This record gives sequence, structure tokens and C-alpha cells, in this order.
Amino acid sequence: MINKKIIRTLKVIILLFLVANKINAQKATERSQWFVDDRFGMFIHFGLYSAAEGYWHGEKIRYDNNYAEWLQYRNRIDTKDYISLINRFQWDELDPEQWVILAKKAGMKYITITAKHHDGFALWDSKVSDYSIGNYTSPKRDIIKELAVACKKHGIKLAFYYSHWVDWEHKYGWDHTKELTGITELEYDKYWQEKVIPQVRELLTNYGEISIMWFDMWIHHSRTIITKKQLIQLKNMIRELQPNCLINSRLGLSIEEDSDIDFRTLGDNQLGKEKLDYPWQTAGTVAHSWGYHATENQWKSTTSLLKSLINNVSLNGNFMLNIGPRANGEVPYEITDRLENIGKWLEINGESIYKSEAFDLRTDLHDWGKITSKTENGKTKLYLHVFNWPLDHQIRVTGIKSTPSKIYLLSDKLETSIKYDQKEVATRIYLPFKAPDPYASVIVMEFNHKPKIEKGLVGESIAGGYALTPKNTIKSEGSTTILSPSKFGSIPERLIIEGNSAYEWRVYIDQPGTYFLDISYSFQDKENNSSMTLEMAGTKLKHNFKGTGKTVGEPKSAWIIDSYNSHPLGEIKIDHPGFYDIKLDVNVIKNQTIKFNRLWLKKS
Ligand code: JFZ
Repeated sequence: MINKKIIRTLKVIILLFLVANKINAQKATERSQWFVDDRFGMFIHFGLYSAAEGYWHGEKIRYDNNYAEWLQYRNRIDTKDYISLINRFQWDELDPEQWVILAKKAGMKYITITAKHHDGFALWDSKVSDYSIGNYTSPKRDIIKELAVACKKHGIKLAFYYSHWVDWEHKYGWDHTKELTGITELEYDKYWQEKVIPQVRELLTNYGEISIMWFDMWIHHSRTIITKKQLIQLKNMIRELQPNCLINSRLGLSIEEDSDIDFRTLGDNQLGKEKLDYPWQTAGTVAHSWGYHATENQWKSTTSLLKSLINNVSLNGNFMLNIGPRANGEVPYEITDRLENIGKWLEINGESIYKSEAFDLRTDLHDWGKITSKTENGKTKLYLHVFNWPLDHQIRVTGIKSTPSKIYLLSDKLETSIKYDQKEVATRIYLPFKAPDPYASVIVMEFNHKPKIEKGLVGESIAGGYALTPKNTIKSEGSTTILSPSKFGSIPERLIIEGNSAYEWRVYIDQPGTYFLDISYSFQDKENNSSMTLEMAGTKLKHNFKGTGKTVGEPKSAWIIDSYNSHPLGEIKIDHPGFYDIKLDVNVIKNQTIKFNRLWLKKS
């Protein structure tokens, strides 16, 4: 009797623990859940700089990254001259609703507009500062109001970018020249109290519900004039005026420093590399500049932008893609083209993005693409995003133990089952010959419960072998220093081995037969006294390291680099399907170094 009670209580505790963990895993709060669900938003950089198009008096903006919105600062322009750009705007043509319609078409769920960028110019009719659009237009325009109305009409959430730290107009606002000339804390606080605080108050009072206040200070507050106290003052005011409004980490307070910050913004165009357990976002551009730039020419492809979105979602992240409209409101063709194509893709495949999240397998496990997942009503769906349709029309999925109830193409509304084979943790899906989508095709694996997985395995490559690398080991002893690729990747990732070291990998082999192994490394010593032994399925293979010499990285550039060469180790007979451990023992004699690149295991 008592035992039963205890067991029941324990069950409840375990369940509560699991539920709490699930929430923790993404740490979305009630406030930020919509943001995590929506995944995709639009960024708009629009301001006086839009009319300059990256040029001032015939000269291109002075900086390689082409950030056209930095023109005033880079080209050292006085505010009284800079404001003349207002005359180039085509007010009759300018219609912010068109941006909202474009966002809607692109499948974006929210819009963040630069209400005030670093130049300090307010895009709304601000009563706080004369330096506002209302003062320079007749009839008065208020771009923020117009956008707010359009957003409401089309069901898009509205967010504001507000440059709180940098302001090139206010006498005491921050600009980087002040690193030389100095400014007192008292002076900076004057700017803060008479411009920042009342302007943000206006923005959160007069334009309805604001979903995010997006700030932009990319260094820690301890390294500049701004004080933590000022940041907290600003944050508290936002919480008071609009408790549901999210605040990003570029306010200058990191998530670690203040858990009340709603999400982290990574560096510009910096995509996620690992799963994070809190909401995060990448802000990205279609080319380089945020503000419109006339001679921008390196446009990212639709495929690459879509991959950025998919990559981030597969790591629990968000993607906010920028448009830089011209001073007549027009959005460059290259941008609308990408956005419309992404929107068409999302119309078919959006289920794999909205309300989807990371799956528990390692993010780089499969070389055919990325997995996102969704659990609803007890059912789990895995969305396999295939970027490169395999030549042999097979997708190899490693590490899933549970049997799917069904596999089908997301683009197939009839959900016709696709054939597959599954042995233990190896699933082979037999695909149609032609990829259903030119950008990324999505295959759905459906389960009646959360699928069980096996972690730590090396994934089977799209080419049908296994690459055992320094990073996908299950065990390592001895040297563990892994160096990243260098010289533009001509020198590969490598593990620096000195002394006696041992490494272990685990694979699942579903197709018995004769397997072949080779090892790639660089060895720069003359004496061949260092050696290795590899053991797999009861077979031992030995190898004495041989000098690999040098190679030329680039012609005529004195780029002599270490050569990494492949060396056959021999064959291994695999009689039955199963899990196999591969143990590599490396014996490097004193003063010698092995730079280990990878092993390659493949059915011969
Ligand atoms: C800032 C702005 O200066 C820029 O004009 C634009 O608005 C962009 C979205 O944000 O630029 C940054 C901010 C952060 C980093 C780089 C550029 N960063 O963290 O790498």
C-alpha cells in the first residue's frame, strides 16, 4: 500500500522533472514562445541613408563592408548636410504596406524596422526631438505609424530597431570619435534621459502592440560609456509599458548576465553552429549592406538563404532577413526574387520550420542536410531537409532506433509512403529519382511516439562510407588538441598527436562484407619510427607512419604547406550486421608529431 503510494509519487516527480526539462531545453518563456514558434522574420533598414544609396558627393562609402547606413559616420558628414538627403525621397511612391505584403509573401511572421538608426533620425513623428521625419515632411509622414497600420491589417507582428548606444545627431550621443575626444558620464546621461528614454516611451505608447525592441550594441557595456544602470532603466521602462515586448541581447546585457533578456542575437550574418538552450536569432542580409546600396553585387542565392533558415531552426534558432528599400520604397529585385521563392518553398514545406525545433542527434551527423522535429499529440515528425539529392537515390539516416509509422515527402499532399529499410539504427530511404524541390526537399519520418535514438555513432556518408574524424570519436586518451582548418581550408582540420594516444569510434554496419580502411595524416619527420594499430571486428591492422612531405597551397604565393595523404591500412571482414568499435592506438616517438586528419571506412 505504502509502496504503491511512494511509486506513484515518484512517477509524478519524474514526470514533472521531464516536463520541466523539456521547457528548459528551449527555455522559451510564455513571453517568447511566439518568437520561437515563428522562426522567420523581416528586418527593414530604412532611413535618410537609403536616399544616398552608399555614395556621398560621388564617393563610395569608406568601408569595405559597404554598410550604407554608416555613410554619415564613415564619410565624415555634418548633420546639417546629411539631412539634405530628405529631398531625394519620393513620398508619393513610398508605401510601407508594400513591405508588409512582401513579408507576408515570404512567409515571414514579424517585421523589425529601424525606427532610429545610428544617424539619430526618427522615422516617426517624434515630439521628443526635432530630428524626426514629421518635421521634414509636408504633409507630415510617419513611416512607423503607416507600417504599424499595415502590419495590423495583414496580421504581421511589429518590432522596432532602436539605436540606443550610438547616435550621431545628439551632441552627447555616442559616436566612435568620442573614443578620442572623450565625453563625461554626465553628458552621456543627458542624451540618455532626454532622447533615448522618452523616444522609446513614445514608440511603446503610440503604435499599438510592439513585439520586440531590438537594440544594437555589440560590445559589452563595461567597455564603453553606457552604464548597466541606464540599460536596466530602459529595460524596466519597456517591461512597464509593454510587458509582452521581447528584448534582444544587443541591448548590451547578455543572457548570462541577465536572465530577463528574451533572446540572443548572434553577430551579423553569423549562423548557428550548435544547439542552444535558449531562444536566439541570426540577423542576415541578402547581400552585404543593410541599408540600400547602389552597387551591391554579391547576392546570396535563394538556396543559401533557405539553408541559413533551415540550419538555424535545426539548432533551435530564428532567422531575420533584411531588406534595404530605396527612398521611393522600392525593394531591389534581387531581394524580392529571393523572398518570393522562399515564400513559395514555405507554402509547401513550412510545417518543417514553423513551430519546429532541433532534434537530439548531432547537427553534423548527416552530410545530406539537416533535421528539424516536431512533437504534437504524442506523434513525432522528423523533417529531413535534403540539400543534395544523393546520386544513388538513397538517404542514409544513422542513429534512429524506433520504427517510423510512415515516411513520405512533405511536398506530397497524399503522403504516399516511401520505401525504406531499417536495421537497428540504420535507415535507408529509397527516394524517387528526381528531387521534388530545387532548393531543399523535405522527407518526413513519422513516429507514433518520440523516437529512441543512439548517440555517439558516426553517420554513414552520402557516398556510402564512414568518415572517422577527430570530432566524432566516442573516446580519446592522450593528445586531444584539434586544430581548425587554416589557409582558407587548404590545411584540413587535424588532431595533433604526440606520445601514446588512443581513440575510439563506433559505427553501425547494416551491410556485411569486406570493408576497406584508409588513414589520412601529415607526418613531417624523416625517421619512420612512429606507428599505429587499428582494431575492428577482431582484426588488427598495423601501419608505420611515412613522411608525407609538403605541397604547394597556391601557385606562386610561397604557400608551402604540409601534405595530408591517404594511406591504405587494409581490409576487415564483417560477417553480420551490428555495432562495431574501431580502436586506434597511436605510438608516436619522442620529438615526433602526427597530424591526424581522418580514417575512411568503406565497403570495397
Ligand atoms: C550593427 C549596425 O552597426 C549595422 O548598421 C546594422 O544595423 C546591423 C544590423 O547592426 O552592426 C553590427 C552589429 C553587430 C555586429 C556586427 C555589426 N557583430 O556583433 O558582429
